[in-house]
Amino acid sequence: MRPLVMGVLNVTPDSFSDGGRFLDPGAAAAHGRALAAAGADIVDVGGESSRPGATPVPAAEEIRRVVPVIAALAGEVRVSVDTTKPEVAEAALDAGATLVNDISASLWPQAAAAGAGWVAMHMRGTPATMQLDPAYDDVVAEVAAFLRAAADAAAAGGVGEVWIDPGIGFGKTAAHNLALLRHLDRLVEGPYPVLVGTSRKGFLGGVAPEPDGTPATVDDRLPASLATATWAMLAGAAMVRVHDVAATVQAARLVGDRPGRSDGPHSEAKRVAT
Ligand code: HH2
Repeated sequence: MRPLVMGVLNVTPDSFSDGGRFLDPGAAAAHGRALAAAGADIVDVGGESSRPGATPVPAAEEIRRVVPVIAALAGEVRVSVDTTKPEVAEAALDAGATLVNDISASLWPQAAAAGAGWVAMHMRGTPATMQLDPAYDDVVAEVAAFLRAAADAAAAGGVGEVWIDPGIGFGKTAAHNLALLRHLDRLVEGPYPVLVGTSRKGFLGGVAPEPDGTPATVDDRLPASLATATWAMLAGAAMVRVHDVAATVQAARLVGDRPGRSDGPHSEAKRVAT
């Protein structure tokens, strides 16, 4: 089986990439359907931006944004809710979401109560403060230990489907992000499937600048987004979270299963050829 692709659907005015485009529930549902048609395995619906310095949104407003969209999509595609608030997670699960994508790594009790899956993501601090001066002795070891403890607690608490995510860009410098990508095997070797989200993120602008040396703008980060998603999938990530679903699904098909498995990268090519 190829790695899974989670499509991003932000029902917010201020997300760093798609902010303001899908605030209308009809437009948001239409975009969710387009992501599914492009091959997204899961559509990740969020009602609060987590970009550095983002303004927090009251729970009632977040629920107002995400619930109608989740209800519209849930019968057609698997839906996750991207939230840090228990009451939003509960409302989303009631509306048909089956996975809680949790950048605060705290909402496993809500997932357990609903029989849903849970993503534990690593973040240092909060979106308001996380990029002020992130520092680690050993970022890979610290993130791995944090995620292992969070995932073990959720599994022991009754969550049957637990994912871990290093939280690229959440309280991390570009060097931290690259170290986590380079050493993804340290997360993959554990018992929990790994999700990685690099799509269009700021560090890519500096790492892969425009030909004139200026940082690539958010609209010009598809090549670096695809490269890092492909890197993560080849390193064993079981899912990537992206804005550009069709292109990433192509890459996921090319990667196929993890290298070395008998139904690995060549199996898709064989199917296409026959
Ligand atoms: N990144 C973002 C949001 N949610 N969830 C997981 N599990 N992993 C991530 O890397 C991740 C995430 C940030 O991206 P985006 O949703 O596009 O922007 P914003 O937070 O501004 O809405």
